[in-house]
Amino acid sequence: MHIALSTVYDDVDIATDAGNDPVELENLTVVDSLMARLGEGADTLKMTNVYGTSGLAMGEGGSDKITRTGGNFNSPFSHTGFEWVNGRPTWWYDLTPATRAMTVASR
Ligand SMILES: [Ca+2]
Ligand SMILES: [Ca+2]
Repeated sequence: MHIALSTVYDDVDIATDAGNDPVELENLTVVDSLMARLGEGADTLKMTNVYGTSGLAMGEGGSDKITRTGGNFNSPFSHTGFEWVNGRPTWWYDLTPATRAMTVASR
């Protein structure tokens, strides 16, 4: 699924269900709320310059990846159930900066 260069004056509700689904949202403005439910499977959600009032993405089952570049939401965009965020595994974000430096140094 690929949505590009759109302005939606309502909610955007994406539900991809089972299967490995690549979802790409590009230069999209959602006046109300953006909701993405990716279902079972290893899904990828790529958001580039996506603007909205509120947003929630759920990776659900499987090993899911989310990447966000640019864009903004009036209330914080939240995501849950993604094992990779912006190219890093989620455990990376649990580390303290000092531990991150050690992890990088040991590679
Ligand atoms: Ca899926
Ligand atoms: Ca999934």
